[in-house]
Amino acid sequence: MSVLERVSLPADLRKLSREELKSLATEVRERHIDVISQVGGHFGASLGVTELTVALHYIFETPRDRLVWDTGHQAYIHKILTGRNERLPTIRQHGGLAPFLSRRESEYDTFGAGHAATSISAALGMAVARDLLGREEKVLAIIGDGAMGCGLAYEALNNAGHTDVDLTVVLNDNDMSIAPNVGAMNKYLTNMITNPVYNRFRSEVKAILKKAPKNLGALMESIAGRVEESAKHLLIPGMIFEELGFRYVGPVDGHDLDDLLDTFARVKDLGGPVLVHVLTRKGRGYGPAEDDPFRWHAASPFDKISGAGKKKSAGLPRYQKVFGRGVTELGKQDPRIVVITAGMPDGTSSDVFAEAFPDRHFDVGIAEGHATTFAAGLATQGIRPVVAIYSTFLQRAYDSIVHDVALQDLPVVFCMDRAGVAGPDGPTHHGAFDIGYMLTVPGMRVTAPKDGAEMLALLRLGISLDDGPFSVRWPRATVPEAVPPIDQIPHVALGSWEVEREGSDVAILAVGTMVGSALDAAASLSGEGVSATVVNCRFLKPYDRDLLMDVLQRHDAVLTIEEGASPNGFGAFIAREILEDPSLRMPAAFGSLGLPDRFVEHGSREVLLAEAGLDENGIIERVRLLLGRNAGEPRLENGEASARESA
Ligand SMILES: Cc1ncc(C[n+]2csc(CCOP(=O)(O)OP(=O)(O)O)c2C)c(N)n1
Repeated sequence: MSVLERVSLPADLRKLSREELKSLATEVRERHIDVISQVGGHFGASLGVTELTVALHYIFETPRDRLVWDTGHQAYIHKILTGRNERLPTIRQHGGLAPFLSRRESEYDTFGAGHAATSISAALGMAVARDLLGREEKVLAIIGDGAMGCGLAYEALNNAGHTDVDLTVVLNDNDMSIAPNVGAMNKYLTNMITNPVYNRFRSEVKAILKKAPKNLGALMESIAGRVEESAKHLLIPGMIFEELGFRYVGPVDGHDLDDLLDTFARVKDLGGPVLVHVLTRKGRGYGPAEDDPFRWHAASPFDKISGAGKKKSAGLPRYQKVFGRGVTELGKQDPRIVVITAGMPDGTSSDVFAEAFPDRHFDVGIAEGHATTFAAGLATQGIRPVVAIYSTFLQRAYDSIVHDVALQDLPVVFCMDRAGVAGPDGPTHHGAFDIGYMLTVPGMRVTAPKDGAEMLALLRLGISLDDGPFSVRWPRATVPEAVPPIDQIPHVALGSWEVEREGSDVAILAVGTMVGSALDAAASLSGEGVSATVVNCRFLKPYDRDLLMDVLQRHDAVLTIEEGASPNGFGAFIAREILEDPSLRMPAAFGSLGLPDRFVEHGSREVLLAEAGLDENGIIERVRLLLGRNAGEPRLENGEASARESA
């Protein structure tokens, strides 16, 4: 029986000897590689924290003691060791294990995550609550060096460091974010651990300790610890964490289980705010991932032996790639254009622009608010910033969008990738809210293209405007058809809609990805005698008032469709316009389709869209409902629609 077979929960792990713990680390790492090579998922980060995860669950009494993992993409080993090994092959699939941490899934997941840098704040909250409630458990935040670059992490350190609250922050330093890490903090950490004088000193202290007689070990260790502490102050410039009020411990070799166990056993009783600096290697234990941790941050199913991907790449490119190439073309024509990303040069494909114009590309780290205000500053000087951030992460920057960009009419172009249903990454990553949050910003142009060519046309238009902000959203999907070179793409006029199909029974006002689905639905509906107009509402704001007026004149039933939260989305916006404006004719029946007023779980994009009724079948059903028809009923004559679903 393998050691892993004997470990279902951390309590089992705590019965093991040190040698068995080492075998467990090897086995659990193998298990992770086995499963993810078959089903795909976040990969390299979990390999890097294997020993760390084993050590933490061994030394601390989880779940009583609380481990707060940051972001959660590195928590697969934690999931395996906390009762979820059998279900690991279901991870990220509909109905399967959550992609990140989830309080609903396990009592060992103390805080739900997915977005970076929430762990220290949340752990501080738990530690303060513990003290208020008179309890004694330990609380630890485990945060990567990439996430440590976020403003939120500093706000939490700043808050915790001036208290004496018993809180441990474990800094998992692998010198990587998804992409190579950036920023001054990263440089600081790298300098600290590569300082040759300090390193020589540390090895010498360790060597002396090893030679000391056994019965003197504890005393020597404590003296050496103190000498080392003092030496750090002399040898390491800054000691930033100590100056922020944390006791600094480390750096510790994150793959030396003995070292980790000894360190955490000591740290457990230190009290006060402590930061343990652990050095790990992303992808540790799987050669290809160690060699190229950037590529192996997340993996599609792959051949375990060769590392080669199993999925063949589809013919048409993803929206993000079309953006990367398109913005680079535009960059050649307009030297004012710069591109900003917040730690996601690959995910947004802004790296294509970076290659062509390294001086005009800025990866600011995982700092969406800063990215936005930085763009605002650039825009004040006549630079034309294009901010490429996923819809879900841009939520972090909402105040910067409102206060720094829109309020000052600054021409910043927001490019929101992963807008709509993001698929297996689940509720933390779906771009459900950007339509709502952008529509409410005065002066913001809100747009969504139906395909890749239109995306570039909108981007080009946005960059050409110099009187305020502009936003474009696109999905995590391939473009529906090939995209011509940008010079061959027709221009679109600001605020213009486009009639894609003329009909008379119902008008479908479709946004972005939903234009194609609406056209499919309209084609099927014509087979049952329903004649549908389909309008491509590529401008949500400002919208095409003339065309809306015309559509309302000619249709008694109107349906809006968008891949975004419906409570305050495009449908709600248009309904309000119609209600408010007496010159717009109120249709007899009005419906709006969008994402429901609940968090959408994880699963494939197709399944989740179908569940929300945002596919051909869902649209057909909704149109039938709107027209008061059952499937297969004969064609309606003009005017018959009036007794249907009310607005
Ligand atoms: C607010 C936010 N922006 C961007 C991301 C995307 N993201 C996920 S993991 C990651 C890198 C995190 O780096 P680090 O904390 O060092 O962890 P590592 O993967 O290196 O272990 C990024 C940028 C995110 N999860 N949250």
